[in-house]
Amino acid sequence: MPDLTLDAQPYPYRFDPAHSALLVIDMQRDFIESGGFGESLGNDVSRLAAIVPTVRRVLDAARAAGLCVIHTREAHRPDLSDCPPAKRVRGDAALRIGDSGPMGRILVAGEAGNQIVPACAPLVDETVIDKPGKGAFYNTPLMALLAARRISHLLVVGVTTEVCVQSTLREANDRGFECLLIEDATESYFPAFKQATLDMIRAQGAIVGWTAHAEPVIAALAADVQPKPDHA
Ligand code: TIU
Repeated sequence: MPDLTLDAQPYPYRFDPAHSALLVIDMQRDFIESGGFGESLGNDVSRLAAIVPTVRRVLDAARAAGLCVIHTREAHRPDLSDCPPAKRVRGDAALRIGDSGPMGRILVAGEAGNQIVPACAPLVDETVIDKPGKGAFYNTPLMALLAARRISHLLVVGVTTEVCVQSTLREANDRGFECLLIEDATESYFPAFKQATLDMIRAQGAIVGWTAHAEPVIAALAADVQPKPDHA
Protein backbone atom coordinates (compact mmCIF):
# COMPACT_ATOMS: atom_id res chain seq x y z
CA MET A 1 0.00 0.00 0.00
CA PRO A 2 1.44 3.42 -0.93
CA ASP A 3 2.28 5.99 1.72
CA LEU A 4 -0.17 8.80 2.32
CA THR A 5 1.06 12.37 2.74
CA LEU A 6 -0.71 15.15 4.59
CA ASP A 7 -0.16 18.78 5.38
CA ALA A 8 1.55 18.99 8.76
CA GLN A 9 4.06 21.02 10.71
CA PRO A 10 6.99 21.41 10.48
CA TYR A 11 6.76 19.58 7.12
CA PRO A 12 4.43 17.06 5.44
CA TYR A 13 3.83 13.80 7.31
CA ARG A 14 4.00 10.52 5.41
CA PHE A 15 2.48 7.32 6.70
CA ASP A 16 1.40 3.92 5.50
CA PRO A 17 -2.03 3.09 7.01
CA ALA A 18 -1.08 -0.60 7.15
CA HIS A 19 1.69 0.25 9.60
CA SER A 20 -0.05 3.04 11.49
CA ALA A 21 -2.25 3.17 14.56
CA LEU A 22 -4.60 5.75 15.99
CA LEU A 23 -3.77 6.14 19.68
CA VAL A 24 -6.64 7.66 21.67
CA ILE A 25 -5.32 8.84 25.01
CA ASP A 26 -7.48 8.84 28.15
CA MET A 27 -10.81 10.08 26.69
CA GLN A 28 -12.36 8.95 29.97
CA ARG A 29 -15.05 10.57 32.10
CA ASP A 30 -12.48 11.21 34.89
CA PHE A 31 -10.99 14.05 32.85
CA ILE A 32 -13.87 15.21 30.67
CA GLU A 33 -16.93 15.21 32.95
CA SER A 34 -17.77 16.94 36.18
CA GLY A 35 -17.08 14.92 39.35
CA GLY A 36 -13.91 13.19 38.19
CA PHE A 37 -10.16 13.46 38.75
CA GLY A 38 -9.72 16.49 36.49
CA GLU A 39 -12.27 18.56 38.37
CA SER A 40 -10.97 17.35 41.75
CA LEU A 41 -7.62 18.93 40.80
CA GLY A 42 -9.42 22.27 40.41
CA ASN A 43 -9.76 22.30 36.63
CA ASP A 44 -12.56 23.52 34.33
CA VAL A 45 -13.37 20.30 32.47
CA SER A 46 -15.63 21.93 29.86
CA ARG A 47 -12.60 22.79 27.72
CA LEU A 48 -11.91 19.09 27.25
CA ALA A 49 -15.49 18.13 26.41
CA ALA A 50 -15.32 20.48 23.41
CA ILE A 51 -12.96 18.18 21.46
CA VAL A 52 -15.11 15.04 21.79
CA PRO A 53 -16.85 15.50 18.38
CA THR A 54 -13.50 16.00 16.62
CA VAL A 55 -11.97 12.94 18.28
CA ARG A 56 -15.02 10.99 17.15
CA ARG A 57 -14.60 12.19 13.54
CA VAL A 58 -10.97 11.10 13.54
CA LEU A 59 -12.01 7.75 15.05
CA ASP A 60 -14.63 7.26 12.35
CA ALA A 61 -12.11 8.06 9.60
CA ALA A 62 -9.50 5.72 11.08
CA ARG A 63 -12.05 2.93 11.43
CA ALA A 64 -13.26 3.39 7.85
CA ALA A 65 -9.66 3.21 6.61
CA GLY A 66 -9.04 0.03 8.61
CA LEU A 67 -6.40 1.56 10.86
CA CYS A 68 -5.41 -0.16 14.06
CA VAL A 69 -7.19 1.75 16.87
CA ILE A 70 -5.89 1.64 20.45
CA HIS A 71 -7.48 3.41 23.40
CA THR A 72 -5.83 4.11 26.75
CA ARG A 73 -7.22 4.94 30.16
CA GLU A 74 -5.33 6.25 33.16
CA ALA A 75 -6.47 3.56 35.59
CA HIS A 76 -5.27 1.94 38.79
CA ARG A 77 -6.11 -1.44 40.26
CA PRO A 78 -8.75 -1.31 43.02
CA ASP A 79 -6.08 -2.18 45.62
CA LEU A 80 -3.93 0.73 44.30
CA SER A 81 -0.90 -1.61 44.20
CA ASP A 82 0.12 0.04 40.91
CA CYS A 83 -0.24 3.59 42.25
CA PRO A 84 2.96 4.97 43.76
CA PRO A 85 2.24 6.67 47.11
CA ALA A 86 3.89 9.79 45.69
CA LYS A 87 1.23 9.95 42.98
CA ARG A 88 -1.63 9.50 45.43
CA VAL A 89 -0.52 12.12 47.97
CA ARG A 90 0.70 14.76 45.49
CA GLY A 91 -1.03 18.15 45.67
CA ASP A 92 -4.16 19.17 47.51
CA ALA A 93 -6.86 17.51 45.42
CA ALA A 94 -10.36 17.53 46.87
CA LEU A 95 -10.56 13.82 46.02
CA ARG A 96 -7.44 11.70 45.77
CA ILE A 97 -6.86 8.63 43.59
CA GLY A 98 -8.88 5.79 45.10
CA ASP A 99 -11.30 8.05 47.00
CA SER A 100 -15.03 7.71 46.31
CA GLY A 101 -16.45 10.53 44.21
CA PRO A 102 -19.66 11.20 42.26
CA MET A 103 -18.51 8.81 39.48
CA GLY A 104 -17.09 6.13 41.76
CA ARG A 105 -13.52 5.73 42.99
CA ILE A 106 -11.19 8.26 41.37
CA LEU A 107 -8.97 6.81 38.58
CA VAL A 108 -9.80 3.21 39.55
CA ALA A 109 -10.41 0.61 36.84
CA GLY A 110 -14.00 -0.49 36.45
CA GLU A 111 -15.52 2.60 38.06
CA ALA A 112 -18.01 4.78 36.16
CA GLY A 113 -15.57 7.68 35.93
CA ASN A 114 -12.93 5.45 34.39
CA GLN A 115 -15.06 4.63 31.35
CA ILE A 116 -14.33 6.25 28.01
CA VAL A 117 -16.96 8.86 27.08
CA PRO A 118 -19.77 7.24 25.04
CA ALA A 119 -19.05 9.17 21.82
CA CYS A 120 -15.51 7.73 21.74
CA ALA A 121 -16.34 4.29 23.16
CA PRO A 122 -14.09 1.49 21.88
CA LEU A 123 -15.51 -1.03 19.43
CA VAL A 124 -15.25 -4.70 20.42
CA ASP A 125 -12.20 -5.31 18.23
CA GLU A 126 -10.28 -2.28 19.52
CA THR A 127 -7.65 -2.65 22.24
CA VAL A 128 -8.03 -0.73 25.49
CA ILE A 129 -4.90 -0.34 27.59
CA ASP A 130 -5.12 0.64 31.25
CA LYS A 131 -2.01 2.58 32.20
CA PRO A 132 -0.82 3.43 35.70
CA GLY A 133 1.34 6.35 34.59
CA LYS A 134 1.02 9.41 32.42
CA GLY A 135 2.93 7.85 29.52
CA ALA A 136 1.15 4.97 27.77
CA PHE A 137 4.31 2.82 27.48
CA TYR A 138 5.18 2.73 31.19
CA ASN A 139 4.15 -0.62 32.74
CA THR A 140 1.77 -1.52 29.89
CA PRO A 141 1.78 -4.02 26.98
CA LEU A 142 1.64 -1.18 24.41
CA MET A 143 5.16 -1.64 22.98
CA ALA A 144 4.71 -5.40 22.52
CA LEU A 145 1.33 -4.85 20.90
CA LEU A 146 2.66 -2.28 18.42
CA ALA A 147 5.69 -4.42 17.60
CA ALA A 148 3.50 -7.48 16.99
CA ARG A 149 1.41 -5.47 14.52
CA ARG A 150 4.51 -3.94 12.91
CA ILE A 151 3.26 -0.43 13.62
CA SER A 152 5.79 2.35 12.92
CA HIS A 153 3.56 5.46 12.82
CA LEU A 154 1.23 6.77 15.52
CA LEU A 155 -1.58 9.29 15.03
CA VAL A 156 -2.26 10.62 18.51
CA VAL A 157 -5.38 12.28 19.97
CA GLY A 158 -6.77 12.70 23.48
CA VAL A 159 -6.19 14.43 26.79
CA THR A 160 -4.48 16.22 28.30
CA THR A 161 -2.06 17.65 25.79
CA GLU A 162 0.85 18.45 28.09
CA VAL A 163 0.42 15.60 30.55
CA CYS A 164 -0.54 12.13 29.27
CA VAL A 165 -0.41 13.00 25.56
CA GLN A 166 2.99 14.66 25.69
CA SER A 167 4.46 11.96 27.97
CA THR A 168 3.24 9.31 25.54
CA LEU A 169 4.61 11.15 22.50
CA ARG A 170 8.03 11.43 24.10
CA GLU A 171 8.03 7.77 25.12
CA ALA A 172 6.97 6.79 21.58
CA ASN A 173 9.57 9.02 19.92
CA ASP A 174 12.35 7.47 21.98
CA ARG A 175 11.13 4.04 20.88
CA GLY A 176 11.43 4.96 17.21
CA PHE A 177 7.83 5.77 16.29
CA GLU A 178 6.97 8.55 13.83
CA CYS A 179 4.29 10.48 15.73
CA LEU A 180 1.64 12.94 14.57
CA LEU A 181 -0.35 14.89 17.16
CA ILE A 182 -3.75 16.02 15.87
CA GLU A 183 -4.03 19.47 17.36
CA ASP A 184 -7.78 20.03 17.38
CA ALA A 185 -8.32 16.50 18.74
CA THR A 186 -6.26 17.13 21.87
CA GLU A 187 -6.89 19.59 24.70
CA SER A 188 -5.51 20.88 27.96
CA TYR A 189 -7.07 22.60 30.96
CA PHE A 190 -4.48 25.32 30.24
CA PRO A 191 -4.50 26.88 26.73
CA ALA A 192 -0.94 28.15 27.12
CA PHE A 193 0.31 24.66 28.01
CA LYS A 194 -1.41 23.18 24.95
CA GLN A 195 0.20 25.78 22.70
CA ALA A 196 3.62 25.30 24.27
CA THR A 197 3.33 21.53 23.82
CA LEU A 198 2.41 21.85 20.13
CA ASP A 199 5.31 24.25 19.62
CA MET A 200 7.92 22.15 21.40
CA ILE A 201 6.91 18.86 19.74
CA ARG A 202 7.29 20.18 16.19
CA ALA A 203 10.26 22.48 16.88
CA GLN A 204 13.80 21.74 15.73
CA GLY A 205 12.65 19.82 12.64
CA ALA A 206 10.03 17.66 14.45
CA ILE A 207 12.26 16.85 17.41
CA VAL A 208 9.41 14.84 18.98
CA GLY A 209 6.98 14.63 16.07
CA TRP A 210 4.57 16.39 13.73
CA THR A 211 1.33 18.29 14.32
CA ALA A 212 -1.64 18.62 11.97
CA HIS A 213 -5.29 19.60 12.08
CA ALA A 214 -7.92 16.87 11.96
CA GLU A 215 -9.25 17.89 8.54
CA PRO A 216 -6.21 16.89 6.43
CA VAL A 217 -5.86 13.69 8.44
CA ILE A 218 -9.49 12.77 7.82
CA ALA A 219 -9.15 13.67 4.13
CA ALA A 220 -6.01 11.55 3.72
CA LEU A 221 -7.65 8.58 5.43
CA ALA A 222 -10.81 8.98 3.34
CA ALA A 223 -8.77 9.00 0.14
CA ASP A 224 -7.30 5.67 1.23
CA VAL A 225 -10.70 3.97 1.59
CA GLN A 226 -11.12 1.67 -1.38
CA PRO A 227 -14.51 1.81 -3.14
CA LYS A 228 -16.65 -1.20 -2.19
CA PRO A 229 -17.37 -3.70 -5.00
CA ASP A 230 -20.79 -3.14 -6.54
CA HIS A 231 -22.97 -6.19 -5.84
CA ALA A 232 -26.12 -4.65 -7.35
N1 TIU B 1 -4.03 16.46 35.17
C1 TIU B 1 -3.90 16.36 33.86
O1 TIU B 1 -3.84 17.35 33.13
N2 TIU B 1 -3.84 15.13 33.28
C2 TIU B 1 -3.76 13.90 33.92
O2 TIU B 1 -3.65 13.80 35.13
N3 TIU B 1 -3.83 12.78 33.12
C3 TIU B 1 -3.91 12.80 31.73
O3 TIU B 1 -3.46 13.73 31.08
N4 TIU B 1 -4.54 11.78 31.13
